[in-house]
Amino acid sequence: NRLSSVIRAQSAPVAAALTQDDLKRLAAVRAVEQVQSGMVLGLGTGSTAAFAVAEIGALLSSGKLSNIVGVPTSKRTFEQAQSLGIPLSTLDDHPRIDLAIDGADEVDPDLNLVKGRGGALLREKMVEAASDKFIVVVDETKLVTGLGGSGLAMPVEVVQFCWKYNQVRLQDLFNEEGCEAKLRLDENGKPYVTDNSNYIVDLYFKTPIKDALAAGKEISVLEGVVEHGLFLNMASSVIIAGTDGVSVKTK
Ligand code: ABF
Repeated sequence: NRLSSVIRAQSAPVAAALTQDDLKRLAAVRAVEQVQSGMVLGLGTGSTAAFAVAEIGALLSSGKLSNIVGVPTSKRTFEQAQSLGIPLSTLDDHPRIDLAIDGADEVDPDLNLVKGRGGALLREKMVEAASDKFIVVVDETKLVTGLGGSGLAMPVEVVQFCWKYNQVRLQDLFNEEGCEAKLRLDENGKPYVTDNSNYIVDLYFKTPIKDALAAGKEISVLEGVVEHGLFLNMASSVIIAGTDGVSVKTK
């Protein structure tokens, strides 16, 4: 099948023919090898995590896995997992999760992450914080030398009532770092609304965040901030798929 040809291609000289989706799938499938029957699983969000959810669904249907319960990190993932027949539950019913598998937007050399460009950061952080083990699955384009260094968004989820207050405060906090704080808009130009009915203020840094731990704390204490996309010291391991193969980094 397509996946076995992809895996074979890894060791072949024509590995450059792999697409980014092939790489995402490779990382996801490698992570799912850690899933055992009877586990409670945190199901991530995003295109890479979706490959992991699809693989879990396939293993359940073929009988290679059984007695799995999934806790989805978004409505999108809930729908995908439900359509695949994966038994689902909530964090309230399963406040302790065995293993979570999810993607990321940026991964630094210490396995700290930026997450949430897909808008699901709050439930992702809750589910992954509740997990004994959290495996991150990425293709090699997600690797950065410092968080915020990709020039793409670092999201902050805020309550709707005070989004402007938070935008101004966030802008003030990181102004000297050349950061721009912008309200996220949806495809219709309206404020993007999260699964939790909040807004997102995206922070665009021009250079990597100097002290991500301090930045996370400064963001968290702002009134009306619900959560931010810095996932620090949370990943147990990161599976990285590149054109020259799959590698695993563990803390
Ligand atoms: C989730 O999906 C997020 O935290 C991150 O924003 C995004 C990554 O998406 P993709 O795998 O599609 O690049 O994991």
